[in-house]
Formats: sequence, C-alpha cells, structure tokens
Amino acid sequence: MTEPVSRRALIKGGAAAVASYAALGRWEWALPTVQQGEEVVPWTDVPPNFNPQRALDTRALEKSTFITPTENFYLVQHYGQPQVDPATYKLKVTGLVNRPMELSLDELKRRPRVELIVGFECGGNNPTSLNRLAGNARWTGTRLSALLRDAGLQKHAKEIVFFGVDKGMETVTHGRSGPQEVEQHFGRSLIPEDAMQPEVLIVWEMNGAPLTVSHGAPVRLIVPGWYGVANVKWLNHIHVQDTRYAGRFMARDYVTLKGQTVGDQVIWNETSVARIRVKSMVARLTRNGTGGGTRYSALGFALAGALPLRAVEVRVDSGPWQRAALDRMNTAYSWQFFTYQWNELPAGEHTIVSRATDANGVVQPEQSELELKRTTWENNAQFVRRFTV
Ligand SMILES: Nc1nc2c(c(=O)[nH]1)N[C@H]1C(S)=C(S)[C@@H](COP(=O)(O)O)O[C@H]1N2
Ligand SMILES: [Mo]
Repeated sequence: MTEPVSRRALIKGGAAAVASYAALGRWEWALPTVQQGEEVVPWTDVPPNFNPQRALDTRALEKSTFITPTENFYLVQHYGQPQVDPATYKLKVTGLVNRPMELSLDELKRRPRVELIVGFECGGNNPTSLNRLAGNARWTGTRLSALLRDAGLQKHAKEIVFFGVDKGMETVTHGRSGPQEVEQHFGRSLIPEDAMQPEVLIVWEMNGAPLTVSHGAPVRLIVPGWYGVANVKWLNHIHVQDTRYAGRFMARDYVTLKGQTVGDQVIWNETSVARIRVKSMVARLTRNGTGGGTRYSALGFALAGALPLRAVEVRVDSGPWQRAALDRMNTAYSWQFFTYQWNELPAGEHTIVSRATDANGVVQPEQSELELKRTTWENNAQFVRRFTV
C-alpha cells in the first residue's frame, strides 16, 4: 500500500518547483498541433447548439496549447467585472496582524517576483458543459506567505479572508433574526496553514501580460491545487480573524452536499468547495492514415489538486484500461496533458474514457459512484466521449 503524500513533502516539493520554473523559461511550449496527414475525429456527443467559445472546448482544441491563451481562458464572476484604477489601487491587510499594511500596485510589484504555471477548473465544471470550464496559465506575482510574514500573523489568527472589489446585495437569513439585506464583497478564506503554502501567489500578470479586467485586474489570488473559486479576482483586502468566515462563497454557495456511508449510517456532509478532486478527460481525438494502417491518438488533461498524479488510463469501448503517457511539459501545478495511441478500430460508433489516479491512490470515480453527491459541485466523474469512424 502506498503512504499518503505528506504535507511536509508537498511543501518541500512546492518550494523547489516554484524555484525551478523560473530557470526553465520555455513557457509557451505549444501542444503537439495536429500533424500533417492527421485529422480530427469529431465527437458525436456535442450538442448541436453548443457554443465552443471557451477554454478546452472539444471543437477548438485542435488549436489549443499547453498554456491556455488568455482570450480562451474561461470566465466566471458573480457580481460582474469591476474596473479598478491601478493608479489608486491599494491592497489592505487588516485584522489580527502586528503590522497592518496598505500596498500600492508599485509597492506590491517591488516584492520578490515568482512565476508559476497553474491549471484549475471551476468547482461547477461538469459533463453537461462538456467540462470546458478549465484552463492552464502562467501567473506572475509574489508569495502570499512572505507578505503575511511581514504583516505578522498574531497567534490567535485562525482565518485569512480574501475580498474582491466586486460586491452585491445579499439576503442573509440566520436563526431567528429574519432576512437581512446587506452589501457583501466576493470573499473566500483559507486557514493559516493553507495560506502559508509557498505556492500561493498574489498575481498581477497572466501569460506574460498584465491581468485583464475579466481575469481580475490589477491583482488576484492564485491558490494552486484548489478549485477556481479560491482564486479571488480584483483582490484588494486581506482580513485576518479568529473565527471561521462563513460568507456566501464559503458556506451558502459552492457547498457540496454529499452522503458518506459510515458503518450502517449515512452522514450527510456539507463541505465548502476547496481542493480539486482528481479528474481527467479526453479532449481531442485524431487519426492518421486509412484502412488497417490507421493510427488513433487521444489527447487529454488531468487535474489532481496539489498532489502529483500517479497515472492516467484510457479505455476504448469496453476494452481494458490502458496506461496513457504523461507529457514531459507538465509541471507540478499545471494541468497534466496525457496521450494514448492505438491502431485497430472497426467502423461504427465508439466510446473513449479516461481515469486519473492521484499520488494517494485515489481513483477518479465513475458517475454512478457519485450517487450520494447531491449537488453538482466537484463533479470529477469519468467523462465518456462518443465518436464514429
Ligand atoms: N472577486 C471574484 N473572484 C472570483 C470570482 C468572483 O465572482 N469574484 N469567481 C470565482 C470563480 S467561481 C472562479 S471559477 C474563478 C474563475 O476565474 P477566471 O474567470 O479567471 O477563469 O474566479 C473566482 N474568483
Ligand atoms: Mo467557479
């Protein structure tokens, strides 16, 4: 049996990985584009009116790259996209810190610069949207851990809350006080242990250019290994407190309801969407040649949170699971590209599916294994694709 990967090992891996990326300097490594003589086999499971605008979309994928171009990176925001003036922008650090801070964009940019390729998906990504709410980009910024060290977390600090500039009116009903109408900013929180991981970044660049308004300009948080909701855009306030933050996006929205069987009992657990659950999908299928000499090639991506991947396997029709090859351009927090090639395939309708296994041995489940999960968040089910040859 395999030992669970320890947090300690992850911290060390994380720090080393962050350092070595900078040295590599080969970010825009293009995905193996469709080779000469190779043609894309279209999926037959794409709804006819499907809008292929975003991200790792099935039809757009032939042109996709390991790094998702910024204009193709999916977008999610709950209160619209605020315009923030970079000249007057300030990042505030308040609450249980010894030295409260207020940093201008220039002051932030003078801090040690770190680049990291990070892939993530929306916690609401699922097969009905063809799992297209995922992307992989190169982010440039500075470490949150160093900033929090400079601010000096007090001993009784238990929660770091990250607020965006964007806000909306929310009706909050708790206990007997009745509905309360209040204006709230987009907010998400991390416990100090998670916030102090070396790979968590406050970023101002995406793919080598200043963040666009839609992706959080001038500054956003990137929490590698977590679902997209953790990556607070338009970040302008970090508040440290001694109690759990239970704002909408931690405790009323982005909450997974899932039954867990414990002995002969089912515990209905409600948990905040947090670390990415191991997942993969086949995104592109191509063929080369004709007749008996045809060669098929499947390409897909996997996400395993902050954990390394142990394996990705691919299955065609009801055949055996076969090991896919992981791409050498993958890095610790990027999405993980995989390929699988084979020859024989009779004319007709077929299916192809992949399943990833993380370093702890957790295997991506089949949809039927997620029966006790009643909310659509965190759908990491194996995604069966259909095609005809
Ligand atoms: N301030 C703010 N940050 C936010 C959100 C938001 O609504 N407001 N949406 C979150 C969600 S749910 C996701 S999936 C990611 C999407 O990031 P992207 O639009 O850059 O892809 O941003 C997260 N950060
Ligand atoms: Mo999301």
